[in-house]
Amino acid sequence: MTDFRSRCIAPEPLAGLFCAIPHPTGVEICAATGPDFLCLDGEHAPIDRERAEEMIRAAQLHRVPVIMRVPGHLPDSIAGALDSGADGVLVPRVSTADEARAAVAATRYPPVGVRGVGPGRAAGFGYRIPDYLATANSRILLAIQAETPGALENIEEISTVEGVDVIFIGPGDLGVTLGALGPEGRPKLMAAITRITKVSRAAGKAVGMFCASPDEVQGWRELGITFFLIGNDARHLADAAGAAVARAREGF
Ligand code: 3PY
Ligand code: MG
Repeated sequence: MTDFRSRCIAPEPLAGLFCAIPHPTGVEICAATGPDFLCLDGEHAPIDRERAEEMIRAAQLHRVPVIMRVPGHLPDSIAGALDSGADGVLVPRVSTADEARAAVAATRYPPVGVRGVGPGRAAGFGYRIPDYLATANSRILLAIQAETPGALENIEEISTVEGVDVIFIGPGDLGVTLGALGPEGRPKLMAAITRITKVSRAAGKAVGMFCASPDEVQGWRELGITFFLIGNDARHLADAAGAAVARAREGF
């Protein structure tokens, strides 16, 4: 097991960032700031297979663990990210235990799963296939997202699926799909997040949360959440750039 997967499962509190700017320079800049991990956003950003490999390499230059949010739970979504050398995957919109089991199967080599063996970057382009095979199943992190009414309803079953390491809550999709938006929707959203967290922790899973702002982290820590993704690179760039221009104009 890598330090990273062990730290996630332990669970240790970890602060990561999404990388949505589809270029290795953005990843390298984020990696150099010392996050616990990075997550390339292959669900919402235009990151193709070749670019993902370059971005993974940029994170690894700074020895920062890097996972990729893939488009879905099937092997064709997951295989490329892992073959490119990602340390794990984050699988969005998992609503049933069957979908969670499919994500496990796509992430692990036989006999646990159905991941295909090949000469990708992760396996030294074919030069280190046996070495990679020997450790991949125990080193690769699988985080799945709970962010739909189905996930909320099925969380007891989903959280007992073996091979799922982290249950990551997407408050944006959860709020939209539950119709729990704005201040009026807050109690319903909080009840859903509390239920997902308590059931998952009781089943021994680590729980993660997307936070638009780092100020949200402490409250979620008190609920038992440990695996955090704090905004994304594009948003942090926009915040810092906007604040710098506004500050400059104070001197006009
Ligand atoms: C959501 O809030 O829906 C997310 O997926 C956050 O990453
Ligand atoms: Mg989402």
